[in-house]
Amino acid sequence: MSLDTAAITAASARFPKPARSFTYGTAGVRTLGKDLDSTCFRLAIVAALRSKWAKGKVTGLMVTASHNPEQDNGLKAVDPRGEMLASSWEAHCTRIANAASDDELVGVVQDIVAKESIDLSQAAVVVYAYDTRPTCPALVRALEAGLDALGATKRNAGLLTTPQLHYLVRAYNTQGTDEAYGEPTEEGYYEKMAQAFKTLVPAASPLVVDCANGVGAPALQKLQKYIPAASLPFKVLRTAISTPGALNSGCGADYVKTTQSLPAGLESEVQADSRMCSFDGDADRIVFYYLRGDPREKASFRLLDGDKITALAADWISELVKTAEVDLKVGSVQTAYANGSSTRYLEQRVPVTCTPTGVKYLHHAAESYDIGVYFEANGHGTVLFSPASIAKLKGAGSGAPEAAAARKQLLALTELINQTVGDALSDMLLVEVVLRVTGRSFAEWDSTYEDLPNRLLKVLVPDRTLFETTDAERRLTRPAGLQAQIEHEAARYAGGRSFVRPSGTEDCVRVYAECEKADELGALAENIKKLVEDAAKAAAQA
Ligand code: G16
Repeated sequence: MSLDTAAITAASARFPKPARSFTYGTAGVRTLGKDLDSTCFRLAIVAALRSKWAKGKVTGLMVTASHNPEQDNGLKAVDPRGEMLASSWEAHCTRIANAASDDELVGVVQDIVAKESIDLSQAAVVVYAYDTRPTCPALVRALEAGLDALGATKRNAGLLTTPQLHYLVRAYNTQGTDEAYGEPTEEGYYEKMAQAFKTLVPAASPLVVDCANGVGAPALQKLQKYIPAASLPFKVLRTAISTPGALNSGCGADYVKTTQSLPAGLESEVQADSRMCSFDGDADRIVFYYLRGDPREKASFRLLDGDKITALAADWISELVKTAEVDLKVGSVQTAYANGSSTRYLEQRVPVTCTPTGVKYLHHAAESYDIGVYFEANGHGTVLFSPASIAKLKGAGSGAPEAAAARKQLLALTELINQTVGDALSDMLLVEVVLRVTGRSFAEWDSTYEDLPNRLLKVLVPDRTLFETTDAERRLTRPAGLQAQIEHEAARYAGGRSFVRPSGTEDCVRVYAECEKADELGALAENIKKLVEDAAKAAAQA
């Protein structure tokens, strides 16, 4: 069977490529939604080819720009195991998105077919979903045209969170096998998690959830139908999914993490002792927080971010493994953004790996452990149980009653946790389980270790591609000389550490700084920012 090149060319003519370039970066393609029709059309072709390559297994495409502002949009591709697209295929996405003409596009498609030895007679099935952004309907139409051009079977899963789409892909592909992941429906997703949650916990006080005015809002409202309010009472806030401009604006996990404060206006909607958390726009990240002392003081805000989630989960899972009398290695994965205190805390307990930013890197590193706990400081992450560890837990002999109970809890955790990708809903339930089973409050969890004061700044530069990094993004190799200046500046502060990296999802360079004394942090961060601005100007002029 050969490619229907005429169908591809004719359909492609309806989605002309704007005069600009695209990159499949940290989390897929991401830019202004109005520029993405051609990219959606073309990445749908790649998703169909990937499905053919995988002998007809279902692949996925999510239309979202996650934590970015509402006018942005993007695409995240999902592999047959429900995980992020294999990095070896990212270059195909970038190439196809940048093909200058319809004919060049056909050439790229033919090239991918040849390079990946794709049998075109295989069927292709692609499931796709989208978030609440106003540009989604048009982008979904372009995506569908791309699937039609390859004759792929289309499964429109509708309005979903990103992790729900990842779940669906794995569930479709494992249906009827020994590895069946769950019913391949949205209801199946809620039922699986709710069942595991009920197995694991006693009741507790309400949790206030900021849904970032995004797709997590309807998902959480649906989840409530599966978990009785008596066992998990929620107060669901920031649910305005059809209010223009509301998405991620003054709320959401990214806002809370970067401003280290409550979502705008939340102080009047919560109590001094409220337990709170925030999702991001596509509900694949979560951070928790509470108020300590006078709620009117900014200093009363206490953040429990991805690092604290790692510590909580790694500690409890390590304890369970010990009690369960099974030989399993628990490890953790972080990025350079991990607070220095969290890394020190974890290193005394479990092996710690550091990878570049991007959950795709952390996910793969976590697979090298029997049980890998990974979270970026921004709250994006999950826990992976290797197939061998699940088999060990299932096959272990009877032993002491506590050992059997711990094994049962670990197995229920494998059902509760979305193992395809970080998932705000599933991570929220995981944290609830650990706190309730161990009888801890947010304040007790918070006291695990004290974060070093830290700041994250966005710096707008003429050309972020002039910034290149090495050593898991902890050091710059370009612009020349800047790294030495950063190190020299950081060394002036007790416990000072700073790094600079180009963002893979926004047009900016990010500056991270931490040091022991809160009153010195502002100077450290601002001085590094100034060094970056000066170096960027000089590099752009060179
Ligand atoms: C995406 C990635 C995350 C990454 C974040 C920020 O998150 O999936 O792994 O931490 O972007 O990346 P950068 O600093 O390169 O812009 P999301 O939630 O936006 O998909």
